[in-house]
Amino acid sequence: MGATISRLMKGLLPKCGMRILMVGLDASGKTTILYKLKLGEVVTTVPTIGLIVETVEYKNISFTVWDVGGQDKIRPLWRHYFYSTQGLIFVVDSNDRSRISEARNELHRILSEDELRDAALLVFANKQDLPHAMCVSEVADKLGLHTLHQRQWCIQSTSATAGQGLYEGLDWLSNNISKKAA
Ligand SMILES: Nc1nc2c(ncn2[C@@H]2O[C@H](COP(=O)(O)OP(=O)(O)O)[C@@H](O)[C@H]2O)c(=O)[nH]1
Ligand SMILES: [Mg+2]
Repeated sequence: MGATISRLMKGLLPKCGMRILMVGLDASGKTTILYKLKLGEVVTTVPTIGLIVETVEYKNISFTVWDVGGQDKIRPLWRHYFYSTQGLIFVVDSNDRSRISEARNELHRILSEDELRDAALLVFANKQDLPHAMCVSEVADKLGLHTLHQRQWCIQSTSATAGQGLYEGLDWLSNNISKKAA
């Protein structure tokens, strides 16, 4: 069953394509980012109960988005989307101090996945427009980014609603992915 789903998922990938995964706790701003980027039509699918996946195909890149946190039962399903992932975007609500440690745990858990070991990590410290938002360096500390070894990472200040910082972050990601592929 698992193998069949994996094969199906691989078949859905664009030819020689690559995948960017964008995850984060719910309400961090992922859907807003996806629409703001205007890459193409956002397709929402529910491949199984409880896992809602949004995808956009842009050139030969597929952006795949879902909420992380809680729901241990659906966690094993995530793996079907890890194949061919070269970039991981982790979105954080910089204004949500009460869930920053949960965000940290989820981030480190996903980074421990074997299939993602070579993926470059871009963190969007989102909602920077809010007056009490944690600054980027505080978000970096609280997420434990400095403890990451052998991982290319970058943290970018963003305001998804204003469309600020998104393309700067993606520039970094595409530069680092292509450097690796070269
Ligand atoms: N102030 C502010 N609100 C934001 C920002 N990004 C997203 N939001 C709001 O946060 C809420 C959750 O956003 P959404 O994109 O649905 O989060 P998702 O659950 O991660 O997909 C919505 O009300 C958005 O309008 C931002 O940069 N600044
Ligand atoms: Mg969403």
